[in-house]
Amino acid sequence: MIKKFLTTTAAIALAAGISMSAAQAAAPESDDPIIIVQNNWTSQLVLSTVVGKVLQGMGYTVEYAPSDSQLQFKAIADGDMHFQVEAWEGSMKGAFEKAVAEDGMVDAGTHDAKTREEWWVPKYVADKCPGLPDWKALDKCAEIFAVAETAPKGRFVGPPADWGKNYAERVKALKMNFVAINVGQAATLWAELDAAVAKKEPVVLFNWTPNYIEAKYEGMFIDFPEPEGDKCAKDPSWGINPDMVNDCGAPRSGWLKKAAWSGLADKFPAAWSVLQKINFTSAQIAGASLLVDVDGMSTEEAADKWIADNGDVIASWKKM
Ligand code: TMO
Repeated sequence: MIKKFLTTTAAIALAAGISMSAAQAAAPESDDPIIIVQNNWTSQLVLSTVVGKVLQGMGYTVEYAPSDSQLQFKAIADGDMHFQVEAWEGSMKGAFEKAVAEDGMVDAGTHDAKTREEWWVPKYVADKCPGLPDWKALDKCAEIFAVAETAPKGRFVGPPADWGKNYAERVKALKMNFVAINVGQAATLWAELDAAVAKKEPVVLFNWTPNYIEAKYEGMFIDFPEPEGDKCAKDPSWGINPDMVNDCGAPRSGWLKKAAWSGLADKFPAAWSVLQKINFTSAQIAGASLLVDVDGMSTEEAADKWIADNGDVIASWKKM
């Protein structure tokens, strides 16, 4: 007890006359590492590092583990990794909900940010393809998006395969004149976009919001048929194709959640309290990605800057 009480954080807080709640003064409750999951897009990398630094500041030992956006939830349920701060409905709903229902993973709460992950075009494309953002209008213009590999069909520049979006199946279910070609990593999406914008060439690619793109380029998401709960993903008879699932888009106003190991609350109570309070807004997420993807900072630098700029937000996470 005495040893724990004299952690640096507690000692500094006492010296500064800051009162700490009992639970926080007792952190870290264990010297075992808290393992924070990292995924492969910028805001997640920056914000998981922010949270790791905050927990380190409370005295915890923190480790980071990279994981696949679909497989991570089973690993979290099993306690091999402890939490993930950005689970997106459009790409992860199925794997997230399965891990909660079948494996005992904990839904650690929903952020205020509303999300969308969908086909997206820069604004100038709308002049070359009348009727956007309707997906049928896009499909009529498919040929302007053709590349050698896909001609005469259009190319959809799809996300890395682990983001769980089966666009080949959507294209088939909606009988579209497109071929989905997945990139290997997010940076390739932005390289394709920058190159197309520079030449004002037609391009349609996977994008999401909140993201830094909205601060850099004007554009729009393509409106596909809206899903209704799980029906589009699970019931072939639902939707405009009676024989196939996936004949719809992603939700236009999706959730963003935190995922946690069920043992976190008992083993690291103060960290669990922080995780529950974390509540990202769209501006906070877009801002995190902007620091790296536009300003060119490293993940570490961006996390430090985000922490420096969001002192009030972080203080609210630590309130018991
Ligand atoms: C999961 N993501 C935010 C990249 O669409």
